[in-house]
Amino acid sequence: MPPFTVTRRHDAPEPDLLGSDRLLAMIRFGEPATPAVDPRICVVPLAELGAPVAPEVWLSPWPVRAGTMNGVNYADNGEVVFLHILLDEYAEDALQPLIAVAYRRLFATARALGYRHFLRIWNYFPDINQECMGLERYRAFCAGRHQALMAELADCEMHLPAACAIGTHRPGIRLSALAAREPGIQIENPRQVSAFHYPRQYGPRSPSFSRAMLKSWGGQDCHLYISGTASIVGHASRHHDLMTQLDETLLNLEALLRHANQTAPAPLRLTQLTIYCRPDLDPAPLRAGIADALGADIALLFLHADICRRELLVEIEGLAVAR
Ligand code: 3EB
Repeated sequence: MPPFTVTRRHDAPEPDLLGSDRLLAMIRFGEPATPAVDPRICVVPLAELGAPVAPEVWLSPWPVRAGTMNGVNYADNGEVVFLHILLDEYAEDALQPLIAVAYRRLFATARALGYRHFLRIWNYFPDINQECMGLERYRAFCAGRHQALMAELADCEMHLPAACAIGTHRPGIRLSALAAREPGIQIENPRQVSAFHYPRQYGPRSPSFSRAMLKSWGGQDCHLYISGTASIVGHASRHHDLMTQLDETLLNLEALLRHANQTAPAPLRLTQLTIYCRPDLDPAPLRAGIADALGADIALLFLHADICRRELLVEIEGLAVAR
């Protein structure tokens, strides 16, 4: 049985969800009026394109324990832990060491709770494309993450979690993560050079993430956590306009899914996608393009965000499920 299900279409009122010991995570988008106090509530400070939707809710079949350790919020149920941390960025030229420390706090907390295997990490921080001391902040972030992962992981390149790194317009570094007791299987995309093998032109330390992480939950149940995917073929960005980048991104998603299906115990079906989009626009054409390519019964969430390469306008992450 999967240790949690993800839904964006829940009927239960939020106080009922928060009162339930089956709530593993509630992810709120935009800028909530009141700061979160429950460690299961995680805020992603990105505005939605189009009409706002409900928060994303992760429900556990078993009771959840939640708390805070090392400044890291956690919620776990014996199989998985959801973690998140918010760091004040007190100096904008200190991103690399701050990221390294934040990662090590995430690792230490998960390890103390018995979860050694990171499946997925979400990275949100401001001014992602801004240069600071001659280095783009995304590249400084990559250096800090690389440093922490090298220190933590044996055989690092074979156990890299899926990830996304997204630019916000709000102060603070926000990292969230999912870790498990048992490892997943790293999946790469046959249309793309693995990010951890990108050439030096993309920064002094290559981005340490896998294209997707496949995690079996016993029997035919499994999850595929799909990293942020963009209009990149090989290692090069492709196309200048949004809709053409979207089409290339969808080809990448299809190739990744096809490739993962060679390893999955049962056919994987996309259940939700998050679309990070640079221009603040009506998402209707994007919605139609995605439905054409992938089918109409996928929950879509459109967020206004910056992407880690200046020329990229859109990036899509998601979850696929087999059972
Ligand atoms: C790319 O494929 C586009 O640095 O964690 C996508 C997903 C991207 C994750 C990361 C970056 C990251 O290189 C950007």
